[in-house]
Parts: sequence; structure tokens; C-alpha cells
Amino acid sequence: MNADRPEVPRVVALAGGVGGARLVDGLDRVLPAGALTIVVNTGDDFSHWGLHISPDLDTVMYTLAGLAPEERGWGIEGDTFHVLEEAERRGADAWFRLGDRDLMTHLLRSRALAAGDSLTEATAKLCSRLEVTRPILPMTDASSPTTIVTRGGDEMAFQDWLVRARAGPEVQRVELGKAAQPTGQVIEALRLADLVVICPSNPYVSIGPILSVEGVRGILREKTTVGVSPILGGRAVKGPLSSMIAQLEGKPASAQQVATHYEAFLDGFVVHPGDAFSAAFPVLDTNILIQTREDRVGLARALLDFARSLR
Ligand code: FO1
Repeated sequence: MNADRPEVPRVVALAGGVGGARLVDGLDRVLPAGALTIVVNTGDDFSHWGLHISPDLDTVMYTLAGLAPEERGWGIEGDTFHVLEEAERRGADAWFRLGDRDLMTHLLRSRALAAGDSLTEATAKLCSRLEVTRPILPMTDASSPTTIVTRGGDEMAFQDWLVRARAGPEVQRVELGKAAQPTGQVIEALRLADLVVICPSNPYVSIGPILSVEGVRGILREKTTVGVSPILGGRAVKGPLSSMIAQLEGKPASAQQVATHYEAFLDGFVVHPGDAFSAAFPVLDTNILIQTREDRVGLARALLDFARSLR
């Protein structure tokens, strides 16, 4: 962005799960209507109990609806698990903890998809029922599942690895779904964007799938793109990222290591105080530990000011 660009930029946020949703929540609180579109990873999507589950879309949607639990981040605050208990009693799969209220989302989505809606259309309907007005766009309407190839040579569906196996098996390689076609909505939002924000999500399994959608990288090269580190002081706030960096790169986790993933199109990167490094693009250090609403708003404001200062 430069001085000729509008005071209120059109922002597209690329987001995965909980970390991404938290920054999106901050951006949602500081940007006016029409100024924010969120493009979400669907590489984690899978079928469970015959239902189409889109964990990252739901995490972003519940966060913007004010329904997400503060600590856990995914699912619905205060949800009960009676159906899951019944599944356990009857010997059905109970490793993926679907809450009773959360279940309605998967039922409605699956019904809409079976009736011929695209995932983009089904997501818009789910958001509208929860009065979420920001556009939340799946990165693609096609199936593009992420697979984890373990050191032992097993190929595991992403949720099998992350949740069922508790991210235990060492990762040799991440295989992204084959080049998914973007939707018209994703391409249009990116083309119109003044700023693209890469949220503090896992670069391999959350942002990587979005970047692998056809055409996305090419558009990012033409845009002001700012990333936020998901690593603070060498550790991931949530999830298996620090061990994934060690296993995949053979190096300790660091904010700089994450930035190297995006350097082909980064115009700026935001890190926690103490994590700054010198690079070909400006690096801002500010508080990126965003648990509370105030932290999220503070980071969103700092990020937008930083982006405005970039040329
Ligand atoms: N993550 C877990 O670690 N365990 C779960 O049982 C679990 C259930 C779950 C249900 C609905 C939902 O939308 C998300 C859920 N997640 C669960 C989170 C999710 O699988 C991951 O955090 C994301 O896929 C990574 O971004």
C-alpha cells in the first residue's frame, strides 16, 4: 500500500484454524463493512459420520459469531457432547469431538452440499444463520485434502494425524491436494484487495493449501502482502507447528523460518518483540500473543498501520 491507496484498505485475510481466526476477529472489529474478506483453508476438510466437516471454516465462523471458546478455540463455547457419548456407547468413531450444537452446522452443510450447493454457497448460508456478515470464502469448492506422510512412510489423512494420532507420528512430508481450482469469489476478492494478510496460521498445512490454489501465488506477487508469525520465542502458540518445522526443515522453529516460506511475495512481516530479524522486507515487532479481545484489536491496528507505511 502507498500514500495513494485508500485510508480504509480492502483487506483479504488468508486464514487456517485458531490463530488465524483470532487475528481475523481483530480485523473484523477494526475494519468497516465491506473492507474485509476471509479466505479459509479447506485442506483439513473430511467426511465423518457421513457428514462434511470443514474445521477451519467453522472456527473462523464461530469466532466471528462470538461463539468460539476462548481457550480451546474450535467448536462452540459451552457445547455438550451427548451424541458423542452415545457414539462411544455404541462403538462408533468418537475420536473427533463433535459437540451437539456444532453437529447442526455439519448437518446443514452436508444437506446443502447434497442438494447441489457449492461449499461457498453452503458457507454463506451457515454464516447468514449465525448473523456473520463478513464474507468467509473456502479457498476452493473442490476437494483438496492434505495428507501427512510420516517418517515411517504412512500416508495419513490430516485429521487422522492431527487429532486421532495427536500429531504424534513424525512428519516426513506434507502432501497438498492436487492444484485446486479457485472460485470466482476468491479470485475477485484477491484482485480487488489493497492488502493481503497472511494470518498466524501453520504455513505448511493451513496457509500452504491456500497458496497452492491455482492463480493465488501469482496474484499475491502483485499485492501488498503482510504476514504475521505463528511462532513466538521459538514456539507455536497452538498446535504442532514447532515440531513440524524441526522435522521438515531440520532447524529450530523461528519467526524467520516461517517468513522464508512466504518471501517470494512478502512486503512486510510481523513478529513478537525479541523475534525480529533483518530481511529484504520490513519487519515489525509488536505483541502478537492475541488471546484477549484487546490484544486482537491491538494487533489488527498495528498491522494496518504497518501496511499503510509500506511502499
Ligand atoms: N481438534 C482436536 O484436537 N480434537 C478434536 O476432537 C477436534 C474436534 C473438532 C470439531 C469440530 C471442529 O470444527 C474442529 C475440531 N477440532 C478438533 C479442531 C480442528 O480439527 C483443528 O484444529 C484444525 O483442523 C486445524 O486447523
